[in-house]
Amino acid sequence: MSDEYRIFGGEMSPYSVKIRSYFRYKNIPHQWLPRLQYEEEFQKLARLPIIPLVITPEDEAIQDSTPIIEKLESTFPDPTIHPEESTLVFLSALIEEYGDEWANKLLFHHRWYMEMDQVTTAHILAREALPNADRGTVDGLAEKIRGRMSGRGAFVGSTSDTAPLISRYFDQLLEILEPHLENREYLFGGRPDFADFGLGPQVYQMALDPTTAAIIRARSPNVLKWAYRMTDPRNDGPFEDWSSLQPTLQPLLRNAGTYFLPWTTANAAALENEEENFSVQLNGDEYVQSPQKYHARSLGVLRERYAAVADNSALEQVLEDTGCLAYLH
Ligand SMILES: N[C@@H](CCC(=O)N[C@@H](CS)C(=O)NCC(=O)O)C(=O)O
Repeated sequence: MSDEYRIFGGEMSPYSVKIRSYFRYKNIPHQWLPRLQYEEEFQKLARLPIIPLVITPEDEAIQDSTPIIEKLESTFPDPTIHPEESTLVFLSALIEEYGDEWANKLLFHHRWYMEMDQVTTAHILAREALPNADRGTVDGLAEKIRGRMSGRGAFVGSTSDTAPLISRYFDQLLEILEPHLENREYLFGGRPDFADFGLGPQVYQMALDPTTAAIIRARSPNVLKWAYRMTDPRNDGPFEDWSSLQPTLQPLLRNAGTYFLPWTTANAAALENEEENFSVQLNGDEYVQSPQKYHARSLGVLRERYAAVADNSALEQVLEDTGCLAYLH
């Protein structure tokens, strides 16, 4: 038995890169196995057809990046990824969830919407699958991948109606993050937090794709540096407290309360009512899509986390002030 963990992942998979960053931060011995090159082994070990898949030295298979991190955090507690202040612990879980579920929509939409982005990503994936193949073979596989993925945008709500809205959400996210990251290395201070692992890798992927990379590079140098920093994060100082984070972090929470939380709540209601499509007003604009299954489950988990700390009046005030509270019961 090896004492190394194995990560089946992909360079273009934000959740895989998230897990690899976590392993690097904790200095946990691991092997990175591109799923596309280890398909047969992956199929034997995975319960779900998704990456990342982590195999422990005891040969236990774990999937889903948030539970993977939680499980490893109990085995490798130092340095912790959770700040001490209980208010911050919940806020960071909320931002982690915002990264996984909302920022991923911004990524997926831009990655597969315009031809230039589709062609680029499809070629990168094809080369990851066939690192030694000739140009023609890679082009052929890229065309197949592009055909398969380009039709899947609607699953995350990417349509010609929502395209301008999603691009605006992306611009707003950059405008919020840029000043927050001007004088700090990570979202909660001098070391990476749970929230950084959720949001950083999604933004890192956007920093790879032509359309979003051009925007990030032109407008948001602090965001760009942070996104790359998060591929191999370091413990460079303490976490801050809420009073020093508040001026520039509060807008991110307000953004979650304005867009992500009403959207995920409407999504969960649509699933419960077995609706084919749902419509939700997000800051005055109508947003329409068909419901996504996975989000309802993770919203339930977030609400359970909140219920466990709900007697914290300072936290309640922050959530009330940012429009988040109503969605967490
Ligand atoms: N909630 C899961 C999401 C994982 C996920 O969606 N992975 C994508 C790649 S980023 C995937 O494997 N999709 C299926 C595929 O590529 O065949 C997590 O956090 O790990």
